Amino acid sequence: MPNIAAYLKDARFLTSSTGYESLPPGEGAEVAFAGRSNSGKSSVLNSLTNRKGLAKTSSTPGKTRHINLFGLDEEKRLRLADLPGYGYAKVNVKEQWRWGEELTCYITERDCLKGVVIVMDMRHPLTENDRQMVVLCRTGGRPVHVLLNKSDKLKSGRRAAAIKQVKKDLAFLAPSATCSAFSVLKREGLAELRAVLSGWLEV
Ligand SMILES: Nc1nc2c(ncn2[C@@H]2O[C@H](COP(=O)(O)OP(=O)(O)OP(=O)(O)O)[C@@H](O)[C@H]2O)c(=O)[nH]1
Ligand SMILES: [Mg+2]
Repeated sequence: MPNIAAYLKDARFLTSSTGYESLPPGEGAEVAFAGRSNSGKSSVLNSLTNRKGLAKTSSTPGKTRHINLFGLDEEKRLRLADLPGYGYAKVNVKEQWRWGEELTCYITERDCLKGVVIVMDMRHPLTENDRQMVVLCRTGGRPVHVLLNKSDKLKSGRRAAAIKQVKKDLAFLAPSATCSAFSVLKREGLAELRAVLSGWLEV
């Protein structure tokens, strides 16, 4: 059986859905990437799969407006989901509200969802919306891995302090949640993230 790295290398775009109801049937196993707009979800997906343009990225927040699914195997039984970012002030309130509801449905009802990687900018971790997402996953029984991205933006002392603080906060919010540092730019933290996915997807 191929290992997780081989599966990730074969990732391909499957579908783009405007909401929870229009997603293809949830067979097999899915891992989702959630997080604030501009935290780097789509970039992390590209970095994991080593495919630059697989998920669309942008320096303008609010790029991912749909649930985008990527298949890792021929039968499309193993999938990654790039979720729309939350917390972007320029998205109108109605749209923010709608996506809040869609994300809640997705997290609580998608039966094949094996875990959620919550991507955060290491300089601004655990915003109010991030905390809500952590708690939503906890109440929905979804394992959480917090990925502290953009670690290249911090010097090592501040980086260590940020990780320590996030771990301390997570101990209260969701004691089973794990956390690691990541940098798309420096390709740091890939092995740890792959190991998390490998555990959740059982490959
Ligand atoms: N320095 C640095 N920049 C990064 C890193 N990861 C992502 N970025 C940049 O952050 C910006 C946002 O990245 P995206 O991947 O589009 O973010 P997103 O979370 O998918 O955003 P939405 O689709 O709007 O929710 C882009 O300009 C990326 O190049 C990183 O590890 N280090
Ligand atoms: Mg995106």
